Amino acid sequence: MHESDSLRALGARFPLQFAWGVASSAFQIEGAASADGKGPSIWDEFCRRRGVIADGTDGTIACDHYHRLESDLDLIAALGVRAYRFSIAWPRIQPTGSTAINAAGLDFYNRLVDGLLQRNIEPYLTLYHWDLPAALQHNHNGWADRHTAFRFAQFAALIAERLGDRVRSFTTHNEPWVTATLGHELGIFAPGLKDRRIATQASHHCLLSHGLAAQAIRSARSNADVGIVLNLSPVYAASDSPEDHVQARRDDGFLVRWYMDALLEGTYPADIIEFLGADAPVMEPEDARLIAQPLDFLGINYYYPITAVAGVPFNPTRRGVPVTDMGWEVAPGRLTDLLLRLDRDYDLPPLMITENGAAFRDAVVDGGVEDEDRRAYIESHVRAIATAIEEGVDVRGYFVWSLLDNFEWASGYSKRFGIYYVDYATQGRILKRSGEWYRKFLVANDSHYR
Ligand code: IFM
Repeated sequence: MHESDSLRALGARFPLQFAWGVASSAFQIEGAASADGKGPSIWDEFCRRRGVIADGTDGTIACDHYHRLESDLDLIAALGVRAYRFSIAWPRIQPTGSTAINAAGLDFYNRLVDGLLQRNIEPYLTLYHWDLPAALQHNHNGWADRHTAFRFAQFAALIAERLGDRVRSFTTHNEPWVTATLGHELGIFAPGLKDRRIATQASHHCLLSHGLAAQAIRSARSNADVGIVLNLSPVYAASDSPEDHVQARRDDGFLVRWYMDALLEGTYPADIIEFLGADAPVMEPEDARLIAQPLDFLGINYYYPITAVAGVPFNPTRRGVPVTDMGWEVAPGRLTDLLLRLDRDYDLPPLMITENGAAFRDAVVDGGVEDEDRRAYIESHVRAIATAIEEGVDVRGYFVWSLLDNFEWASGYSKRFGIYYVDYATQGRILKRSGEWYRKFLVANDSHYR
């Protein structure tokens, strides 16, 4: 079979209106950390702490996307994608998290949205991808305080009012588990706290803020599609030992059921509440109902399965399997399993795979990047989604993480996820082989989708 025939055969396994896209987030690519009135975020401040970022870098310049908007939009368009997922830097719009608006920040996102629409690319907007205005952390304890949930809803209303005439898809939070657990319990992400009690409270307030924001967005724009994005991994016990099984149940409880049950069933899993004991979050009686707002879509970010080993929470690898440069197991079939399990256990809204991709070590040779490992990763996961769709799961979109190599949080610039390579010294971009494969796949299927 010719390559284009096999690409067409793969594309034909997806529904006609499927949203093929590529994703990024503000802090990871924009740079311009204090340009045009932007306030500091908790990540700007966290990066200044000694030893927290592997290569000692920060997001001050990143991919300089803020200053290269037009040419980066051209790069997105050159892929032939129908959709682009990006996030808004809250402190660019509200520098201190108060109601005062920074017009220049809003203007940037106006230009971003308009630029996408001019190129026939649908904007998929995320309101919170971890860069909380630092002032909300200092003055109000950030997500540990209920107050922040209400501030977030105001911010969501503002963005819906200002951009909702052109943006239909609104994601409230990206990966609230990361905000809560990595940021407040393990302390390896901003704001760098290490307290389980605060982490569970932060998690609850993120979920509450999601519900409040969903209401606020819908009152501002009745035709908005509102959803949330979760990082979900299927969990398997490493062995038959009862201890590994207990760990597996707990990992699944914290990562999957905590969020899925709260959002879709209005309750937290009883076993996890019992395990938390005094560390369980404090809630108001109406919170559960507020959190479980109807969802127009649920975004899933999938990278790896968890192999539960007693005493090693959220273990992303095991011996003898292929892993990415993050040390995460490559297991596309597990994505199919995850989707089937969610479909079986919950009354789901339409799903979107809002992130999927891999870090591998890249080398520029003769001006190109032959990242066959990343290409194969993406293709195998696209196939895994097709299988889930054929089994009856309603998946409506797929977004490669990521458009560009970028600031990979605590790993700094040492890990590359992009389908465009970024030369940070020159800010040059090179389409990698993986990106070229994605482009060819989309071109081959263009007539099928339009
Ligand atoms: O880079 C991150 C992204 O910000 C959120 N999801 C996982 C990606 C890879 O770690």
